[in-house]
Amino acid sequence: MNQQYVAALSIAGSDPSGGAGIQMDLKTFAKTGVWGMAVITALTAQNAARVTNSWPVEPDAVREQIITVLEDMIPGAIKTGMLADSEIIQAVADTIPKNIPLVIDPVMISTSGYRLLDDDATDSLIKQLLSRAFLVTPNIPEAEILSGIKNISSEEDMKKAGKIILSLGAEYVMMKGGHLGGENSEDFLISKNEVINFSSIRYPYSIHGSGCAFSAAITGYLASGEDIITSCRKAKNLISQGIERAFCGKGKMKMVNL
Ligand code: PXL
Repeated sequence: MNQQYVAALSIAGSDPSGGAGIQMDLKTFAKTGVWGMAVITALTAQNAARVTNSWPVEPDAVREQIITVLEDMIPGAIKTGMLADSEIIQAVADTIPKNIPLVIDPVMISTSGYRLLDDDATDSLIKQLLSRAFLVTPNIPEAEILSGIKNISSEEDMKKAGKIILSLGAEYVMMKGGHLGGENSEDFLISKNEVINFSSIRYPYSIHGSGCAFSAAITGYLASGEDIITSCRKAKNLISQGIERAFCGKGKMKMVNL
């Protein structure tokens, strides 16, 4: 008998250290109980502490990966991570179906400061993908770029920036407050009608891959049919556990350990 499947698709870059990118997305999908699928947009050479180089995949290769995967299996939700440049964004926008919930992690710069999206590709990200997203998950530096609000330094600023990003077309914005100071890490799920607060203990170090894992977990739960609030709550719990167990290599940068 043919079993029914529930799948999620990540369209993102490779992180050979396994801490972020497509590798982390697949591990996270497995933890949420869905079948993970992955279209690769770029190779990177990196470890938890630094990115030394990256090579975008040919846009036509991205296009063909997506078309071929979707020809056979339909995911319940799709997430995008590192998209590298505007040609790849175009390839993704042209090939993903409009009726599948789309989660955009607007990856721009790695924690260690390496550019993962061309400077001039922000506009295409907004026009081609953000405008049709179900959910966008910016951290504070990304929210500053997307909203045009410089120096987001309070929860009020976060909510203001979130509302601006919402106006770019997404149904929900998950504003991640990990970069703000304070005892707790406060995230806000913002929609037209409400703002919901998700709070967790702040760990006094930045964690490689926490953003990737969070958006992948939300995507996995959405794919399973959970509603947005339940998906975010379960994802936050899963990632908090992974952060508690985080470990590091010689570079001393910790990685989420799901
Ligand atoms: O965490 C953002 C991110 C996403 N995707 C890839 C990355 C990183 C950060 O380093 O390397 C491939």
